[in-house]
Amino acid sequence: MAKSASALARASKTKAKAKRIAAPATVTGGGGETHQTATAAEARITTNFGVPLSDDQNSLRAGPRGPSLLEDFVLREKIQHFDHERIPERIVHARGSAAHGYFELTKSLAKYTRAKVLTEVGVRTEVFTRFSTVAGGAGSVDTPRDVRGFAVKLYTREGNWDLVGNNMPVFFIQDAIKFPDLIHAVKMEADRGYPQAASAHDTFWDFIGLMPEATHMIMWAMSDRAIPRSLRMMEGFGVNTFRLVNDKDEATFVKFHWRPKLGTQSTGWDEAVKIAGADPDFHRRDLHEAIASGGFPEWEFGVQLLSQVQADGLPFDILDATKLIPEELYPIQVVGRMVLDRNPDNFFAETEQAAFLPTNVPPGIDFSEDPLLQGRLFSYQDTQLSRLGTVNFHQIPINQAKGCPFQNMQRDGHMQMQVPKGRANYEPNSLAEAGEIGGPREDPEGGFRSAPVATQSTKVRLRAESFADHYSQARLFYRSQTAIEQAHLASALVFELSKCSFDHVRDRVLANLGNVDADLARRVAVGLNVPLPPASKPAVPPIDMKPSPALRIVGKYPDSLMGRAVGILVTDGADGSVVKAVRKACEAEGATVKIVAPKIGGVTLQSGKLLKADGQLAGTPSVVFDAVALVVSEDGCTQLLGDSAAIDFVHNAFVHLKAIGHTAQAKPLLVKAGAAPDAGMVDLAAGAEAFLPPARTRQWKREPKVRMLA
Ligand code: HDE
Repeated sequence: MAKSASALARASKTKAKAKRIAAPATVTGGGGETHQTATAAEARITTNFGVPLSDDQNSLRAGPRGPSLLEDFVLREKIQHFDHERIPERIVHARGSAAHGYFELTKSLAKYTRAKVLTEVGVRTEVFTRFSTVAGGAGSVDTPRDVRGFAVKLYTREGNWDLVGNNMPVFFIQDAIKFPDLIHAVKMEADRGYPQAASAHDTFWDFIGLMPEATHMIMWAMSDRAIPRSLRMMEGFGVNTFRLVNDKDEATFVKFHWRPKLGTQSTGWDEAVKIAGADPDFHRRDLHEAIASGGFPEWEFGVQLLSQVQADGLPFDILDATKLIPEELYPIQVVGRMVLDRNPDNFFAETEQAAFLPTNVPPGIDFSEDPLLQGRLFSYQDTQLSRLGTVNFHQIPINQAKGCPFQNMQRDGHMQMQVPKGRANYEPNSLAEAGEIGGPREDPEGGFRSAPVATQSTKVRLRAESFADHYSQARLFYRSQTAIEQAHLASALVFELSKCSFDHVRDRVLANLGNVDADLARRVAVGLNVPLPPASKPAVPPIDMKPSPALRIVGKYPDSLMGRAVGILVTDGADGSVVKAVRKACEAEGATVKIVAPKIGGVTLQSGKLLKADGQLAGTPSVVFDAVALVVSEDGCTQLLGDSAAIDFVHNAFVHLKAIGHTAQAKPLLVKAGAAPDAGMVDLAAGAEAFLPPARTRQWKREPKVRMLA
């Protein structure tokens, strides 16, 4: 017998009692296993077909020590479902985090489009937004140097609109036919299966060197934008040019933009690498915790609008996804906002099963002829078949049109969830005339109509001459950066190319960089300590464009601690009033404050009170904070001097250019960690308020003292 008679008696007694008590009744079975039996208020556990289970701890056996029986449908169903729990991860953008929220239009674009989502001011449209890295697998870390996906599904009243963008406004390639090559080159190398989630390897840079059109995007990918501080602090771009189409079928080119209320903020490279170890889920946790605590991230939604004549006047092709339209030329008009205010209930059902399709556009939004976009229009629908396994993926709750009904004559297929009624599964039909269900009909007025765009008629496999300038905008980007950002960009190139083993691969990239900016190429060559080859011959000579300050990040952090994280390192005997003052001042500005202590149980303050810790020192390094405060006692500090985790805490905060507030007793620790006095080192005797200004930003002036940059 599986259970002793007394255990059975006990269990059945408990079951009877369970009807009367609210808490789940727990009983130990004969083999020592725990049974939790349902109370009247609790649901009974069942098979997938509703048969209630009496025992979810033991499989059916021929005797307590005998073999399991094939008959055990409970075991087989459970194990079989488990065996198939994983679905193929996305071929790109596999690692992602998402949230629900809403979009609200603040200014009508009725002059340009008939899409209700862009004309009905004040109406809230439900959204589901997924952020992602591109190269790494689903289980890879959150902070590699990489482009970030920024995919927004708007459940509009005229069907879903999926704005599937990135956190950079341009792309590596001009034609979709090169996408498989790009992705093969950047992902783990084919023979060895590494590196994971990293572009710093031969095959990527080999491809890049041979594809000069990628140079502009390389500037972005090597900039600090590729190591964002938080998903809440990233810009989003539609990248490809789309069209808005109005009631009169007039089309206007449009570029879509998302701008974070918290500003665009980044980590440093050394910091990003260390965060990967300290918290591989850094971005996912940050997004989840912010939303869970009511700090809802928000973005402005903006558009750049251009007529055909204006597009024709640009010195580059509006259909070329390796080009941006400088804001200084065509300003971004802010017409809406997006707020993310609800975490998914289930990661798999929602975040993993979400299928974004650039083809999902409501009437009034249309595509351009951008050859990258045109390829995307096929790819996303297609990839869902191998990922979600059925043409009916649109019926999965997260993918369903929620803003309006959806119906047509498509039928059947794997995992059909709908039960369409009637005989009419074709149209036209006249069954309604016989009193039967006729089914849905076309709507020539309100239905989706493609913009009446004239096309050329000769079939060719040719790249337009207007796509030939690969360097002018790379130059524009580099020259628009601050000196700090230029140094980071050059250093990132040095880092990545230092990981390449082929000299000819490095040389080709260096030769291409010569067309971007001679000084950049020189800096990188010096950083590698290799001779600088002559610049490669560009297809067309680059032109100098007016620098665009909009492309910078440094100098534009918001003047507030909103959304940032502050860590207070405490020891036994610390002055609780200082801890309280720092916490209060930081929280008043919208920061999240966490107490870090040598032990998770906390510390006994000078007052004798216990202060609980949010993180244990060894597991909560300063890389997970934007600024730190050291509130320690003399004895506590002496103890920390013998703990490398404490020294790393201070040292890393210092070299990652963070503000460090400290009590006088912390000075020996500062000295041992090499944290020299500067404007970002604040003695908290001056009051907690003094800590705030440096904590709002990074100590850029410190950087040349702590890091050799290219
Ligand atoms: Fe994607 N891309 N992509 N991409 N992409 C996918 O679709 C593809 C491109 C982007 O959170 C895949 O459902 C091609 C540009 C995001 O689920 C796939 C080309 C931009 C996401 C695909 C591009 C993006 C994807 C893989 C070149 C910025 C994640 C899984 C023509 C505008 C969406 C999937 C999510 C995902 C194809 C280029 C953004 C294979 C062929 C440019 C944010 O269909």
